[in-house]
Amino acid sequence: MSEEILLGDEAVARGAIDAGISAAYAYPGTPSTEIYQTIQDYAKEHSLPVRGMWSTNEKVALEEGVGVSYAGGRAMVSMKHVGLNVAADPFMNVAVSGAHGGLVIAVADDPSMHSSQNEQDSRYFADFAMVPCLEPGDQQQCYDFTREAYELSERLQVPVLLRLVTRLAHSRAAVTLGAARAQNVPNYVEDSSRFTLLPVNARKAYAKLVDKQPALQEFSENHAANALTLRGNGKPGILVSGLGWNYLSEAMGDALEGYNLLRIGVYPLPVKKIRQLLDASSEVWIVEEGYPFIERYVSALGLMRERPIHGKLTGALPRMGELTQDTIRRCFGLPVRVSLQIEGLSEVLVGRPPRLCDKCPHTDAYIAINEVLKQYSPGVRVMGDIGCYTLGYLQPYEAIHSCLCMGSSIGMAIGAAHTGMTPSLCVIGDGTFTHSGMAPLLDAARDNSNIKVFILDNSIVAMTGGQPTMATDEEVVDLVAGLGVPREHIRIVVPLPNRKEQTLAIINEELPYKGLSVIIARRACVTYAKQIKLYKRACEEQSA
Ligand SMILES: Cc1ncc(C[n+]2csc(CCOP(=O)(O)OP(=O)(O)O)c2C)c(N)n1
Ligand code: SF4
Repeated sequence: MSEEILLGDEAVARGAIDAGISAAYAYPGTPSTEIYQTIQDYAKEHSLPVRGMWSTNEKVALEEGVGVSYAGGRAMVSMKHVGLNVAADPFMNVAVSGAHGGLVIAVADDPSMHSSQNEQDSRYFADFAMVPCLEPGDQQQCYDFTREAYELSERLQVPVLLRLVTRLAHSRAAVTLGAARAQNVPNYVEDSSRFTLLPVNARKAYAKLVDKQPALQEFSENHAANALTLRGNGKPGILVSGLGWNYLSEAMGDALEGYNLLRIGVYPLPVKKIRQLLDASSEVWIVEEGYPFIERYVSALGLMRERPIHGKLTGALPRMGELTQDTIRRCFGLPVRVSLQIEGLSEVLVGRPPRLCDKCPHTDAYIAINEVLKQYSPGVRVMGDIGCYTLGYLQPYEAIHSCLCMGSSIGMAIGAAHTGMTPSLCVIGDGTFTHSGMAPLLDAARDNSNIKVFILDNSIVAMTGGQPTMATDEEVVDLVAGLGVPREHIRIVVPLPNRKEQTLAIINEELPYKGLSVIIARRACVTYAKQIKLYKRACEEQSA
């Protein structure tokens, strides 16, 4: 046993390593990035035989994890919440096939949208797929639940979803670590019909998943993390889940002693315990981080009966954003605590809106695009995508006019062009292009859509902290050509102030062309220059 101060993400990573994983796959995204980063660094530092990689996207990462499980190993797959949308197809189907070696999917949700387009709650995905979800409430549980998730996954042959939220993923606490388990010896799944989901097999596999539900329910009902404390009939009650417990205990302190309490960390929901809490309580507060998942369940099960319920649906707690001690105290009718006041602090800590770094290559790309588009204004729209370059939406550039989800810019430009928008332009980074931009570019090539695609190739996945990109420089050109874009309409510009005239000339040549052009703005990110060099050297060594 040893103790270390770990981030929630790091505790998950160490839990996975100590559970004996053979491999880990991830796609970066705040707040989940540190899970794979830690696994990679720790395995390297301790020469552990743990394979893995930053995958092309979340779907591929999960499929790689399923392959490990199929071959008998244990796998960790990690991503941010919106990544699970990308991985939804294998996720829903591996629930049906079931796991063989332990398969854990760690998903970090982002209530308050610190770094995301939405605050979707991954507990719904676990429920949808009928697989268990473990929701740690502190860093120790991050470690313990991860280890336990592998045991559960192998015992009941199900994938397990581990749900984190931003504050937990990105805050530190002491964690007691246990002895590491050995990795599994590879042993292929015997009954391959399980993983061959032809309708004839899928019906049987799905029946098995349905049959497992009582065992999952029993696991949840008996789990110590679903802790029911009854202090007396007729007392008020609280149902609290995951990190909500942290906020609640800090906000309420000793006042909690006056309440019946059910703390939830394991799903499917422990319905019997919920019923016991409701039966014993005069009124019930439901405190959960994310959507009103438990609250809806309680009402759907008809468990509200005569008791008043206070939660997000009733307006007692805010429907969106993270919980805070203040919102909880207000909800319980307690005075909000006065926060620490430091004289002159607001003058020192001035608001810093996000902006592109000085000398960022994206700035020169946007300056050029804006200048060329002046001849078409007003009203030219440029479809944007997700990466550092999304900041081009803001002043002073105001160069892009959409950002829906990774890879969406090209498809949106095609649709807008079909509806008569001319010129129809879009902007996508090299990382986002390989994540989910190649399929829509294939559409554009087959259709010879009248769109102009700018690929901003800065040689790295910058926004999430500098992970290696799957393709840069000539590799991007070859990919684009391979997808069917004619070489004469694949143009390269170097977004530098002293190359501006050439850049403007090339864009101006392509804009009047009534078909598909791809303009690659090729210049490395200045902030991650060192990493880019290292990655490029590693690639050269690998291919030598
Ligand atoms: C489905 C999904 N996965 C992950 C993320 C997190 N994320 C935001 S931008 C980005 C990559 C951006 O890389 P790139 O396109 O190369 O642009 P750069 O930041 O380098 O300019 C990632 C992984 C996300 N928003 N959505
Ligand atoms: S990290 Fe790189 S790509 Fe991102 S804003 Fe800074 S210089 Fe630009």
